[in-house]
Amino acid sequence: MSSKKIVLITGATSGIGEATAKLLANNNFKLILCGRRKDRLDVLKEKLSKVTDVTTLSFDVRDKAAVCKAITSLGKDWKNIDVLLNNAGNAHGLDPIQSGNTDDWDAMMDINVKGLLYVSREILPGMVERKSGHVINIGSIAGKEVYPNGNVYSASKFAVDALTKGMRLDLNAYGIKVTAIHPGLVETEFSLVRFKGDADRADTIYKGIQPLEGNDIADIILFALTRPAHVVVADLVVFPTAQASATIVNRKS
Ligand code: NDP
Ligand code: 8X3
Repeated sequence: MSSKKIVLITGATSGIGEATAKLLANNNFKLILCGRRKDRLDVLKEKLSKVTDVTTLSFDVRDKAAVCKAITSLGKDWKNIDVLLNNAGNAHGLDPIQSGNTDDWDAMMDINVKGLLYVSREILPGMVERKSGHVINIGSIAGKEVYPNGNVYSASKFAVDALTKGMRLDLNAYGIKVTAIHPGLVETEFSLVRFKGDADRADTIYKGIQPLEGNDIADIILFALTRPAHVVVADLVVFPTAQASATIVNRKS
């Protein structure tokens, strides 16, 4: 029987999730890669299957029935998920609260909060039954501090922070580890999504600094996953060195 742990990664098709998939593949983990873009999942699976066992599930985390169907469809070799990385999420828009786009609000609350809940609800009972597991939730500095026009994105990430704390309390009796990682500025597709494909505007977010990369967060996830059984990384904020808070960033012009 394989001794590799099984990790389910949501949002594996780009950015932090994709970088983590690549790193964990090379560090003795089996991977269940999730995302909506099936073409990207297929490419990643083909590549990473050369080094580990990989399966993919394509679903939208907003769709409760699809989440349930996808996770229930896993064969017996994949059912006992050891690690859940709740990473799928995005910001949509950057507008003052009085003029925010309500579709953007729905997307952020439905994906970042309810999607995380739907996926967790499918996977946690198995961890509880087996009395083992590790949940890693990707929060954000926006879940610790609010910044101008970050209103609803921040609310969604404050919710992730609260849910992480709730999970830690409720799962404590079962020996399940719960970790939150809260990054500052990471250059991924995040800003491109936030600004609806406006690449010039997305570039301004990372201008004049060396931002974090997906790999930097993947390293921290691997660190959290490889601590001894009695150690849990509970709550971790990580910035690029040029960043001091959600709003203080030392840019070289
Ligand atoms: P990316 O845009 O590069 O990746 C987002 C991932 O989420 C993609 O794989 C995407 O896959 C998936 N996703 C988005 N919406 C859905 C959906 N409805 N259903 C299923 N999957 C979905 O951004 P990041 O890698 O930066 O973001 C990953 C996490 O990190 C997010 O939770 C984000 O909030 C958080 N974060 C990012 C920071 C940054 O500066 N980049 C800083 C702090 C936190 P697909 O489109 O294929 O479905
Ligand atoms: C992403 C970081 O500062 O753009 O969560 O909100 S920030």
